[in-house]
Amino acid sequence: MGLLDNKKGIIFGVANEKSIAWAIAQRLHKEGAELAFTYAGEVLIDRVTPLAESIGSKLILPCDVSKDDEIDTVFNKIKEVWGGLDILVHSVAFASKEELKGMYADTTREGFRIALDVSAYSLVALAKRAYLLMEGRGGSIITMTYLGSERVLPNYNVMGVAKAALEASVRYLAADLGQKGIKVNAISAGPIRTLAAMGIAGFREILHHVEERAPLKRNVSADDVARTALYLCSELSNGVTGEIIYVDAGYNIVGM
Ligand code: NAD
Ligand code: 0WE
Repeated sequence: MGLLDNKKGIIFGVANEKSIAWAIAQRLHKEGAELAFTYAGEVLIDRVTPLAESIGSKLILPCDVSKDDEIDTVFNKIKEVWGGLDILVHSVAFASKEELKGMYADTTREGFRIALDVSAYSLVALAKRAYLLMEGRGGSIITMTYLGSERVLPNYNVMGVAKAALEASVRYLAADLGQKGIKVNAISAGPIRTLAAMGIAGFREILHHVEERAPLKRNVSADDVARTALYLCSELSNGVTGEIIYVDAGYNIVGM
């Protein structure tokens, strides 16, 4: 008996075994969920396929979330094979590397457009297709955010503004989809060494800073995040929607 027996879920955002989405997928699978995976572009197919197959997934589909036609193909396939959907995990973000350094004041129009499109609008693009498959069976949509949405963190820049839009979208989507019995929530994770964190100047210092100041005096792991994801995707969180839940060892509550 698992918390997610007979549930069907789709995971967006696995790039490799360090991805937060992969930690979430493993937790959901352990509790009985059957999962589909998408990957962003052909270069990732060889990374994602063995991971997905290792937990028995047969649906492994290409999807660049900035392309409506690719998203449509994914949801058509889910409808054809499963006839419905219970869980959607959105764990996708992108901004041009140029935008993640220097001053936010120097953000370009194109850099802003791409960051907001891939990192924030994509949740709406997925939710608007997912709810049609979730109607009549409840459902849970989760996304990943970061403290840079509400505080100024050096170099996070346009990603912070994209995460603010993402978090506001969580609330608007929760209000819309609540009447269909679908919950929409976000997890605000502390810094974790993943592909998305690689090459970020000063990431080591960020990890060190959090470890010293967070109430739990440590950093969080992708599995710490995945445990909260499991709660949000299961009936344990039945009364919870529109929330931003911090999995950050308590870092966000600390003043001095
Ligand atoms: P990751 O690099 O493993 O995951 C990011 C994913 O986004 C990758 O799988 C990548 O393929 C995907 N992606 C990028 N552009 C895409 C596109 N156009 N279409 C489809 N997919 C696309 O890194 P991660 O740390 O696991 O990041 C997952 C989420 O967690 C992101 O939303 C990130 O902002 C968030 N987050 C990360 C941290 C951290 O410190 N690592 C902290 C808080 C929140
Ligand atoms: O959301 C993120 C990172 C998302 C991200 C990462 C990259 C790196 C490679 C988005 N786009 C790109 N584009 C690339 O070309 N995090 C929460 C991790 C992160 O990123 C930072 C951080 C932290 C923490 C960037 C600057 C400062 C801190």
